Amino acid sequence: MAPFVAAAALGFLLLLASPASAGFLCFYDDFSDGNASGWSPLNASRWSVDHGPGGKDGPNFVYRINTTNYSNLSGSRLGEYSLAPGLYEDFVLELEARSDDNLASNTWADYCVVFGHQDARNYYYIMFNRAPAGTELFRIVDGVRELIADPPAPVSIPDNAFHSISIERLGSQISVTFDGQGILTATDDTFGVGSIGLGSYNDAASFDDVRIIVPEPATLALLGCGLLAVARRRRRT
Ligand SMILES: [Ca+2]
Ligand SMILES: [Ca+2]
Ligand SMILES: [Ca+2]
Repeated sequence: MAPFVAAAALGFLLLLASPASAGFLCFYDDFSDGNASGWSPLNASRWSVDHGPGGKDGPNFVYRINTTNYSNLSGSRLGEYSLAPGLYEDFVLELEARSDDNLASNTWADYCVVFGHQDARNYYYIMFNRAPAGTELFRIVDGVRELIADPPAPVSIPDNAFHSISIERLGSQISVTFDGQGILTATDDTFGVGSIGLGSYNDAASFDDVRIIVPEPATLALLGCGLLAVARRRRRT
């Protein structure tokens, strides 16, 4: 669900107590309301909110790419992603991600996280891949992929379980963790304020417990989060 929207409408904002994630919780969705309202998928037919492939998640709802049968887009852009509501500059993004591909037969199974998204031809993405060589941070500039950074130590999707990802951006500093371990840091300021999303290059994957935290009230006031950004977009259209 998107309790943020309701909370913001009532003027509530959560100040998180955790020092590791200090800031304002701008957006949270655990999909427990059984929908992905507010999200903007490239191809809605490839996305489901349900109990996982074959119902493997029991009562829990996840948001997932329900097919592996699609290709990346030209320029090594992601074949599929869905953007969360809101626009974000500095942020901490936390989520759970799981490959739903057969990792034995698809040795390049992946899931990806998008940020700084300006449009379909300009954005950052980090790919987590079954193949260690595929886990990398990229930017798409004018529709063409450029490598920003490789993890110093190999990172591979280990299994078909959910794993915790965090991505922090503060100014031009980008840092990424996988299961709580720092795996990559980079400096890049190609894209500033933009959208955040979940996706994959060409595979099936599930996502859950997405939270976006912004570090400073100043950012909040300038950009708004969630509802405010959506309102800004609506005024422009
Ligand atoms: Ca859930
Ligand atoms: Ca595939
Ligand atoms: Ca792949």
